[in-house]
Amino acid sequence: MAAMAALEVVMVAALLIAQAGAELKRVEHTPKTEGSLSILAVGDWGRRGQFNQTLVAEQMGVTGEKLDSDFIISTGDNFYDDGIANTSDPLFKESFTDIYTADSLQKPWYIVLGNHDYTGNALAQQDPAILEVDSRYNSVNKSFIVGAGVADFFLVDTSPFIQKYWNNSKFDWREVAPLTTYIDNLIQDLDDALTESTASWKIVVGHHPISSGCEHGNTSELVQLLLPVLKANTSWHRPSCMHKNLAHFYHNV
Ligand SMILES: *[C@@H]1O[C@H](CO)[C@@H](O)[C@H](O)[C@H]1NC(C)=O
Ligand SMILES: *[C@@H]1O[C@H](CO)[C@@H](O)[C@H](O)[C@H]1NC(C)=O
Ligand SMILES: *[C@@H]1O[C@H](CO)[C@@H](O)[C@H](O)[C@H]1NC(C)=O
Ligand SMILES: *[C@@H]1O[C@H](CO)[C@@H](O)[C@H](O)[C@H]1NC(C)=O
Ligand SMILES: CC(=O)N[C@H]1CO[C@H](CO)[C@@H](O)[C@@H]1O
Ligand SMILES: CC(=O)N[C@H]1CO[C@H](CO)[C@@H](O)[C@@H]1O
Repeated sequence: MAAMAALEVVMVAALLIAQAGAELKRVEHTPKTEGSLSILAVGDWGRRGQFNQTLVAEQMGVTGEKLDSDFIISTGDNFYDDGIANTSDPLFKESFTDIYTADSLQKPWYIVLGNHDYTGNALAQQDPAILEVDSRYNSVNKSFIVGAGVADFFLVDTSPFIQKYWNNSKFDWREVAPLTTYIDNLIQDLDDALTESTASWKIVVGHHPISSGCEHGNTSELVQLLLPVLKANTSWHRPSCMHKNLAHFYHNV
């Protein structure tokens, strides 16, 4: 009896920790000694070098060299059309490792998923086994923070917000469903993280834009749910035209 009671106490304690301990995972990227930071960002890469992927990769290599860039961010739709099937899917090497070969791109890549990644095996990109295939590929969690001295980068998983994806059977919602709970928790975690961050620059990155003058237009779910969290903490700068990817810049005011 005593043993069972003790077990119950442990289980209750574990439950409390699980509820209170929901916070975004944070990785630290040591900035250069003088504290400056240069980054490259890319998204909707193309595939197997096609759709000008190789040309863009070459120019990224040249620019990365000039800027002495610290790391690269990918804003998602990494693998067309349907993500990767597993960590040994040849598409991973063909569309990433074999393409981004320049010396200046041999840095950590911090990665979020786009909707195309979700119609494959959406867990494979966060599987630590992917690091054995290519050690640059840091898709640490679906949402996570990169601390880099002067700036904190908040990588946010935006696909679950978009309602037209919810009942689409191609989407891999494992570890995400139920979607409304996932979104509530994510917004709370992001709110907490933005509040706690003491970095001079807070940069929020996700696949879908909050507002855009381009073909896909504004994303109403993000206007409704994500924008208030960002506005509460920061002054926000809205890019006038983005295809799909969101990289909004917030200065800590
Ligand atoms: C990923 O993030 C979610 C939500 O923040 C969290 O529940 C989960 O434990 C994290 N996974 C890892 C491997 O850190
Ligand atoms: C991984 O995915 C590829 C591409 O779909 C497939 O050919 C291969 O058999 C899969 N490997 C494993 C171990 O499931
Ligand atoms: C998805 O399907 C469920 C159950 O069939 C329905 O209640 C819900 O309204 C649908 N959601 C959307 C966004 O279509
Ligand atoms: C998109 O958002 C911008 C900025 O909030 C707004 O000015 C514009 O009217 C919106 N466009 C549409 C089509 O709702
Ligand atoms: C040089 C090159 O490969 N250009 C291609 C860029 O992508 C467009 C659209 O896929 C192609 O039409 C071009 O040939
Ligand atoms: C630093 C800062 O202004 N933090 C605020 C972020 O927004 C939440 C509400 O959403 C406030 O509680 C914080 O004070």
